[in-house]
Formats: sequence, structure tokens, C-alpha cells
Amino acid sequence: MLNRKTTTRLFLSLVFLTLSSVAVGADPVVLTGPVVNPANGHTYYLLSSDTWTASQSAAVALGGNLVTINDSAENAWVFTTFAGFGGVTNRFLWIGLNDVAVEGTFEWANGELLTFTNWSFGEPNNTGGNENYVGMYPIAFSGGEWNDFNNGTFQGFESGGVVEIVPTPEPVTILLFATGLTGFAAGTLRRRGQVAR
Ligand SMILES: [Ca+2]
Ligand SMILES: [Ca+2]
Ligand SMILES: [Ca+2]
Repeated sequence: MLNRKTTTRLFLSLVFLTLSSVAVGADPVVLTGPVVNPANGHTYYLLSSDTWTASQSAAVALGGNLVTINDSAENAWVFTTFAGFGGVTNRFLWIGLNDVAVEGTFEWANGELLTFTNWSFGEPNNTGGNENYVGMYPIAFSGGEWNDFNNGTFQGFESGGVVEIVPTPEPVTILLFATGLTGFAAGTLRRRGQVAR
């Protein structure tokens, strides 16, 4: 049986382990969201500063990915909605674009095709041979243009991931759609006189 001293020591060890794991393995947290973009109905979150890979893991845990920027309107909306959140002007925004799989071939984390880019002048340049993760420049640097960075954070700056959740059709929607199609087909056949009433 454990005496009181041993029990206290065990308890303190547990507390220490818990605190140290929080300090070492802290995940990014949601700073704001869910926010719905009225232009596409998609849901977004802004995460606290972290690396691209930690931000992407948090995005997946929220049911999405780091944002796919499909056009200039979405780029502008993401920048104006999240770059200055909390009154800061020094926040880089991680987006889903990366060339981790094949150097120089940029892909979106959610698998959508690359149809729009907003590279800053001279980017992407793969500085140091290890820049595989794309972020938007903060308000302090005019803002919204893209640069490839390494998988770090930025000293003296924030590096917040933007999460996008693209809604998938609900099963009930598919069922209604299928029912509608069946009804439409039956109506067509009836009009053609191919089905006895
Ligand atoms: Ca998008
Ligand atoms: Ca690269
Ligand atoms: Ca670069």
C-alpha cells in the first residue's frame, strides 16, 4: 500500500508530466471562427502561430485543411478577414499550398487543382533549398502576396494557419437528388407513353 509521501510524489510527477507535455507539444488553437465566407459558403478558422505542418494537422482535426485559394476574391477575403485579426499587422498566414512531394510542383493540401496563384515578385525561390510551404505576407509588407518558406515560425512575427472546410453533400441531399431524378425519369417515360398509367 502507498504511504502518503509516495502518493504525493506520484501526484506531483503526474502534474509535472502534464505541464511539460503541454509546453513541448502545444498545438495551435483557434483564434477566431467559424467564419463563413458569403461568396462560397465555406467555413474558415484562424489558428494561433505555429509551423505549417502543425497548422495543417490542426486543420485536419477541425475537419478541413489549410485554405485552398481558388481565386483573387478568396485571396482578398482571407487576407482582409484574418491578417489583421486582433489588431496585429505582423501576421503571416499559412495557406495549403506546398511542394513537399515534388520540389517545384506546388499542390493544395486538400487536393484541389492549382488554378490561381498570387506569388510575390521573385517567388517561389526555394531559398536554402528547403522552402516547401506557402504563406501570405502580413499587412506590414503590403500583404496578401505569396512566398514559399521553410517549416518554421517567424521571429518577431505571427504565423497563423487559415483553415477552410469545404462542405460535402449530405447523404440526405444525395437521396433527395436521386429521388428527384427517378421522378423526372418516370415523368419523361409517362409523357412518352411508355408507361401505362
Ligand atoms: Ca477555397
Ligand atoms: Ca520548395
Ligand atoms: Ca521564398
